[in-house]
Amino acid sequence: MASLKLLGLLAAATLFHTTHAINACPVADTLFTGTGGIRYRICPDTDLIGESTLVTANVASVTACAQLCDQAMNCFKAVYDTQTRDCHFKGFGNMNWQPNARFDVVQAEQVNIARCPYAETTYTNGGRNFKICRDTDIRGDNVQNIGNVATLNDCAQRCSTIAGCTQAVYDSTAQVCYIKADARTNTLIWSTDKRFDVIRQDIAANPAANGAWSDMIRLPVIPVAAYVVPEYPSAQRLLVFSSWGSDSFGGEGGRTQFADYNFNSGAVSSRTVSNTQHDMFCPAMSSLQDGRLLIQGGSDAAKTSFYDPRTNAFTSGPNMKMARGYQVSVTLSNNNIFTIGGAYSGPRQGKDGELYNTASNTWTALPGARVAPLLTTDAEGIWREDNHAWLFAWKNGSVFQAGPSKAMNWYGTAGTGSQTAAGTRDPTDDAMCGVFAMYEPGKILSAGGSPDYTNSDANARAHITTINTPNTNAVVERVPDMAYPRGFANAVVLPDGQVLVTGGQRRSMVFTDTAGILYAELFNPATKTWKTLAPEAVPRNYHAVSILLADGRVFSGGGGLCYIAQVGASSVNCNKLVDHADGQIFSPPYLFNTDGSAAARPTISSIGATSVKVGGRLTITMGASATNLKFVLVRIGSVTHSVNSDQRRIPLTSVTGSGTSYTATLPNDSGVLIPGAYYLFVLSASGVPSMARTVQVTL
Ligand SMILES: *[C@@H]1O[C@H](CO)[C@@H](O)[C@H](O)[C@H]1NC(C)=O
Ligand SMILES: *[C@@H]1O[C@H](CO)[C@@H](O)[C@H](O)[C@H]1NC(C)=O
Ligand SMILES: [Cu+2]
Repeated sequence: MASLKLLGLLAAATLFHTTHAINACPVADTLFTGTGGIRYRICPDTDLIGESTLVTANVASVTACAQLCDQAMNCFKAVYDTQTRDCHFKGFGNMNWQPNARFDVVQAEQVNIARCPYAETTYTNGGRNFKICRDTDIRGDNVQNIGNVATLNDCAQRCSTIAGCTQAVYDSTAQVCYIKADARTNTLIWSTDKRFDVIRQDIAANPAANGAWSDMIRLPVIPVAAYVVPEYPSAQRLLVFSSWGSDSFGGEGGRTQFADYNFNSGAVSSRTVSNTQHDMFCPAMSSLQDGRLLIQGGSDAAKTSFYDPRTNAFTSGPNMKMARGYQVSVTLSNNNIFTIGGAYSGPRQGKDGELYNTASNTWTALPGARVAPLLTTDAEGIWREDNHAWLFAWKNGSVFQAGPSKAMNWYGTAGTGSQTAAGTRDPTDDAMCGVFAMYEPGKILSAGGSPDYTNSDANARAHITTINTPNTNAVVERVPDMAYPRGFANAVVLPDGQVLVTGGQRRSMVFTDTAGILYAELFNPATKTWKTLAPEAVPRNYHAVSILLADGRVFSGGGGLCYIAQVGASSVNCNKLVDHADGQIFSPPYLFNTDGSAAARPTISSIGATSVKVGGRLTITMGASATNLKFVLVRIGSVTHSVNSDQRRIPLTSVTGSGTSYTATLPNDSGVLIPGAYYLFVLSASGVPSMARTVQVTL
């Protein structure tokens, strides 16, 4: 909030009757959504003791009272008297909230926004144009607080005369004009808040240079994990989930809250999955050749569940040999799954590897795939040290571990498993919850992370790690740092081979938005440079995800989730401002012409088959004749906790044909082209991607 410090002036000493004071609704509250999208929680049988600013008589119901409050410029709290039918608008001072059967309490929530929910007005002065969005606030640092500013217009005028003022907030109650700090170096978050009005410099967007973010997409759960459902001819659904609670977790819930978001139509639905008795919060995930996603462990730590895109149903898989949470798994060249680590849940030791055999539907312990060589050193100990390994399946059933530890390793999955050191990634620091992506075969970009899991300064360092023959040392190249240090960021490899990094914070701190990095960055492997792109609306830190969609855009969402000790308990005390049950979709610069219009995309009119063997041939027919097309497979991802071990980009280099007809010969090594569902993108000569067709790659 822009001005908490001022509230003390308004609070009267008589407000603080400490008996029976509550800070959460003791019974189930209900939600009322106002016309501008501001949400109000209605808590029955309670009262707010404190100054009333206006009393309206003969109001039919508490909902009608909430409606009046919503319509009033400066009402964000109200009390409805069920006996007299008076609706009391309350002031800005601290209130004493108490149980009282006679009254119902209405309280507005701040809601983070990416666009002004109202009609904006403009303000122009000295050649500078500003947009004014009333009833909203920008949280975050101010560089100047100017008192005795009589009107919103005066505040806009002040901002327009201050060099570097691009955003200001006006508090009409306290008559203060807040000049906001530089958004490029401070975390500024825009939200509804009826006490304030926001003044923003109108700067022409340049999506061809910076990309563009969509409006906020509200979801019924915090998207802590996500999977793009492989559907034919093209994927269009994002499946996301949290824990037993849509905005909360804690304990072994035996169920999981899901939402299904159709990124073509915008349709959203929610779903509770309880038939596998598996709380899938904080799991490992890997998708198989047939598109089934195996979700392993987490809060119900030994359990596994399959999601089958063909039936849209969940079924139980066999329990792992070892209960795990925060382990990482990969689908191997032989369509089995290797998993390792995960001391966060279950026993806090000995999380050596194990293998899921897809044909026999069984797990086997791999004691030779020792976890000890991949441990980080963490202030919280082993609980954190084997978490979120950067795993890549590779040739001949092997697995390469690129981080987050300083050391790198190869794991073998034959027999009882094996481990071979692969050299040093970074001699300086562990990089827990850094990001990693294979942007072309054997080439891994990694970046960010922090030495300790939480309460630890993030770094901005980036590396390209090159692998080829299993069990030989990897080659690590330090490349330029990101513009921002980032812990808990996410990375997505785009069809053109660039890697988009979103979110994260300067200092890793679980369950906070503190020092969140709103600006996306794009790594170009050809030039080995980073470019800063458009800022997202809210921080995406711990428990956030990003994932490539079939249209070449990127979904970025989630962050937060509130710890509640008891399964099923109310989340009413949780801080909704750091719990992000939402996402935004980023359109990378390649989707725009220089004038900001949508770039013309190549279209795939048909493909010869939806299922192709590793090393097989795929015919592709384009909608229009073109030259210098590029053909690319990107494995459809699954993501949680900054880990997307399913994604991988494979350019198709053996392509014949011209005009509209092409034949691609796929790579013949299933350790490079891991079996599974892929996006097939065709890129134009200028790098604009088609909509992807789904192609299943089989052994
Ligand atoms: C593949 O791995 C197996 C088991 O580790 C090993 O015996 C075999 O020599 C490897 N094959 C190649 C071609 O490297
Ligand atoms: C596999 O592909 C490589 C080129 O990527 C080629 O050199 C090799 O001969 C192929 N092997 C087989 C068995 O087709
Ligand atoms: Cu978690």
